[in-house]
Amino acid sequence: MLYNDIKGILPRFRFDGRYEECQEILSGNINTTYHLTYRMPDGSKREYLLQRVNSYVFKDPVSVMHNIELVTGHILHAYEAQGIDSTRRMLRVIPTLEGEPMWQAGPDSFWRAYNYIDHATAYDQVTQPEHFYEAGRAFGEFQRLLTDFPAAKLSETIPGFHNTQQRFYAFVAAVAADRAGRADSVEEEIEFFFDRRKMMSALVREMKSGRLPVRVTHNDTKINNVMIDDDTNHAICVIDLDTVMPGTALYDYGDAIRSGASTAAEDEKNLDMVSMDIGLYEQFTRGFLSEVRDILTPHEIELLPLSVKVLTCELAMRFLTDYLDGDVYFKVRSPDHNLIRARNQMKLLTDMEGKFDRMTDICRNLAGRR
Ligand code: GN1
Ligand code: MG
Repeated sequence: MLYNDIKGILPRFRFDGRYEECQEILSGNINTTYHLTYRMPDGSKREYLLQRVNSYVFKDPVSVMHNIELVTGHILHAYEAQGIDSTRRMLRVIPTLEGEPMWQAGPDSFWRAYNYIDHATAYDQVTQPEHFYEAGRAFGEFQRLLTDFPAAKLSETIPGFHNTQQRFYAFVAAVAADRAGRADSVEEEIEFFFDRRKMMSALVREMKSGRLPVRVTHNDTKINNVMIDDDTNHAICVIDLDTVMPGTALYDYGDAIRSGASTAAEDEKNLDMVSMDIGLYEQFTRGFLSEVRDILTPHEIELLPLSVKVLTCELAMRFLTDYLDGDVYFKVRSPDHNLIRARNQMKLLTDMEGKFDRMTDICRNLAGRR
């Protein structure tokens, strides 16, 4: 029973009203998330999100919450300064009775709560192209609002999260260790990443050489991490701030295209259905550049199409690494779930490679346009 999992946790938070019901939200691959409904004495509803933070993935949940409080505070302040009603525009942390941003129920049991943004949807796949334009605008705005936030104040919640050089070494180590005895069955898949080693580490090289500015970035810009208002179809809020930390704008752009411009779900088995929709690529890029055109350097803009390939390759390799490790990182719903995801992302990358020149043309065109 769901309620039994959380009944000891609920009284620890400053929720208003009486508990009424709870539903698990199944779309995340890392944390466990519940949608809570409470009822006020006057009959009105209060809705919240309750999450158990995955402490295998986030080794220091206290720093995660510290980052989130800093970043949400900064963005709320920016909206208020512009006279924008911020009520549904940002996550707000609901404190514990002690006024803390998180409740620790046991050695590996960390819980936090947020306001729930109602009348808005986090889509797992793009259903209307305008939504993806909106997502581009929202992630671009997120970036823009954080340009004056000092990146050094943030902890690196997952060290080397998008460091594809390190990720490649971790992948090679997983092949060598072969903990789940699966390496022999995925020889071709393994080869795929050796063939792309140089391409995938391009952004890391650019970062190391100082040619790319360090910015505060979201780092997990999946399409379902932006809420779209059900009435206006505008993007209103960027969510899932666990990986907000210093990075490059290219991580956010590349990962968003990887996730939202695909013609299929991330775990679609039928690879014939998986490709990159160039129209969606254009939509997102238009939205994103409308917010950050004047902030990004010409070099960052030039590298946008490459970032799409890098981020797709990175995730494909992370899925295969986890498959080789025996599924310890991502939640899986079948023993081959990570392999299915890896093959899906490899197919997506192969398709992107064929469309690279068109992506470059579209991007240059949009960047030059006012
Ligand atoms: C994880 O849990 P979710 O869906 O927000 C992962 C992302 C991946 C994504 C792939 C902290 O995000 O990096 O891109 O799965 N988050 C972490 O679906 O590893
Ligand atoms: Mg996430």
